[in-house]
Amino acid sequence: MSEVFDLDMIKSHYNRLAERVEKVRNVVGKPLTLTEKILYSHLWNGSTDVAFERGGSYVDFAPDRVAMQDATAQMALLQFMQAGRKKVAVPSTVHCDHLIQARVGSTTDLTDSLIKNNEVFNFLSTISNKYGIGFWKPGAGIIHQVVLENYAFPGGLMIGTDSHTVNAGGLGMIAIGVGGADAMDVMAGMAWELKFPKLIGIKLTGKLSGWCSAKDVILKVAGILTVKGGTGCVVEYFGEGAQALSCTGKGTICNMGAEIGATTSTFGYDDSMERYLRSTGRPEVADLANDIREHLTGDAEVYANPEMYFDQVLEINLDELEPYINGPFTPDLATPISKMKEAAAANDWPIKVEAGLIGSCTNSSYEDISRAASLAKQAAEKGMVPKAEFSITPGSEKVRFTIERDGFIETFSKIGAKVFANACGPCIGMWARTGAEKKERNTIVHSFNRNFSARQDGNPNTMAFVASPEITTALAIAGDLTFNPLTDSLTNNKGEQVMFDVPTGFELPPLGFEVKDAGYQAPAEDGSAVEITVAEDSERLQLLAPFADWNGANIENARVLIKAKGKCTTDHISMAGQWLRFRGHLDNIANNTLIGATNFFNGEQNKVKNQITGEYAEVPTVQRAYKAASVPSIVVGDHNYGEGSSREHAAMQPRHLGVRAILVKSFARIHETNLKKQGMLALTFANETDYDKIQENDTINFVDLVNFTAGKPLTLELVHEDGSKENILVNHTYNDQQIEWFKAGGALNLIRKSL
Ligand code: MIC
Ligand code: SF4
Repeated sequence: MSEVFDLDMIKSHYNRLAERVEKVRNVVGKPLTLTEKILYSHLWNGSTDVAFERGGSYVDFAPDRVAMQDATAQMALLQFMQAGRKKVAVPSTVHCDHLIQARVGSTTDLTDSLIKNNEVFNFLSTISNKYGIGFWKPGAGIIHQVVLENYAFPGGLMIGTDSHTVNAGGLGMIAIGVGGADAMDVMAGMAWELKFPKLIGIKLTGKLSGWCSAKDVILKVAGILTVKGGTGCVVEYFGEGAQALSCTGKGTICNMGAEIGATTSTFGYDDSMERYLRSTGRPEVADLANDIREHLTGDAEVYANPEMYFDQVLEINLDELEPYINGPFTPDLATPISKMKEAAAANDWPIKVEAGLIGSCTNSSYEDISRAASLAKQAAEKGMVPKAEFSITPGSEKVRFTIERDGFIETFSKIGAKVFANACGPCIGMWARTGAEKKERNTIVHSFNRNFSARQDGNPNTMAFVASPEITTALAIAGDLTFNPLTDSLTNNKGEQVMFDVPTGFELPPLGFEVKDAGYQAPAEDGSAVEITVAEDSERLQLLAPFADWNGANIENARVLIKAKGKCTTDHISMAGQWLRFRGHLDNIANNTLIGATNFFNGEQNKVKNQITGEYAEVPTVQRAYKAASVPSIVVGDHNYGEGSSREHAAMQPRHLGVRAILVKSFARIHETNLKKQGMLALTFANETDYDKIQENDTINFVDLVNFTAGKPLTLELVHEDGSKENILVNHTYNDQQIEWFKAGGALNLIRKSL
């Protein structure tokens, strides 16, 4: 790419940054973290006279750009179409990456997916063309890798309709995952609202060496903070250890920060970022950033005395770090590699590794691939072939082209590895894994970020472990989860005992990046004549009909659709894999609503009681029956409900099917906002143990919804089967504006009205 995207926008932001930061420092009255510099320099109103309360104030921001991927862009753009604009208000892009299935290998898989998804890709390409959105074609790469290579810039603020948008923190941005409705607001020229985050500072000392990589930093952090430890917080990394990491390594750490629930993670501008900007063809941005370096990182006083400026501080010494393997079923179950033998035995995890998969948006940089390739090369030289199936998903065409030129693909092929298309593939369950339908208990290891039940291959009995690309490669070659390449040897094809040498690689390609066709399509200058058509009988796309507004009355006689037990991620609420094909068709995708959630009352999935007939049936069927009979319903859930993805389908589907409220112990951030945006009631038990009071045959009445007010809890009356009644208090975080969304039946209805 000879031309740098949106250079003028970056320039004008940098030009006013020094002044803005100075002003904020006065308002806040103390030295600033990087996070504060970025957030305060992107206020919708330009500036503020008061400091915001971390974890308290709702603040309006003006993001610099928006990114969307194919599986979420459909819904985001179906909503945007109704906002009445000719063009997007800020630079925006669409990336086709989630809908490509990994089966035999990149070329065939890509061709197959172009045929299968033709209607959707066409829709996305046309709508992008019409509204001035940059379009990255199927095969161009995974959204976050493409953003890092082309659009991310130090000090910028972006949002994206994917939870791993946070990846761009590796290049010093505040990049946040949101639902499509939030993206629509920004593309339509409106402010974007976020509760001002709390700040976690993580000081990295020492330097990575040997088998350790950036991935191990975040695997360790996930173990410490758990899947909800980062909720409502931005994580800011600093210290000599941070500066010694590559830019893409920083990206990996920020990427997987989504798995601790963090709003985002970021690093201050440094030499590694400068090198990355230059290497990816953006020397202009590097020069501009160098001129205002001190404003693109936290103040020195902050990093010298972090306890005074962050809400929580952790310190990790990279010299003492060990490779980690996290899982199964949750990304925060962290086991250092030296303890894996014990852990596997204690938990009875199948030791044989059936598949090793490297790549994804998390770990597919040139550095990652080169280090993994150094092990593949050793394997070939030392007479070993992987005992497990082994595959690579490059993150972008730029990386793929360059690693092919530099011989790494050949190295992998020599040990029988499969190269899949530059897309999400197995990471999002788009993996036609042979035999998965047998639902056998088995172990796989991958360098992705998520390992929720059934995520990769649809088999709930697959135990997926997350590790660095280096460790994943070594374990795939060994075919053994308990193999520790730091200490153990393997038997080669001559019967000799051999050990791996430590992996080696390159931070950036010594010969520079290269690509023939990066897969970008620029939008029309004036797209007003471009027409968008959606076939009436399409099973993949459906224009959106407005949701009904609130009738102003208390919701009464509501039934419990399901009381979900334990983990209920967005994958449980709206499964991906084969269901991805319906992401643009609300009514069709609604047929997967909550089918992965476990019913508290019978311990089963997708089997709930229909209170009208008394019979048990699938969740969507029962909910459709309630809708037809105008019976309001409520979903009850546990902690961190809606953890994982940004997909707003998990909020829109229940809404479409007539569910009125989601009542849980706690929410994941993006999901809570998505529910509010779509006009749902997102409520939490004031008293967590009230979860236990909800019984299967209860009828629930809202007592004071008519007085729905910001900051005031609501009361619900539970009427049990035996006629006994009790009231419980439920909390909510709606502000005045968000209450208006609820009243209007969703935020989009308000926009429609204002047109
Ligand atoms: C994911 O990793 O779960 C996804 C698929 O990228 C999602 C987005 C989606 O559901 O489309 C995410 O993380 O937001
Ligand atoms: Fe794609 Fe997986 Fe990254 Fe999500 S986490 S964007 S599915 S590669």
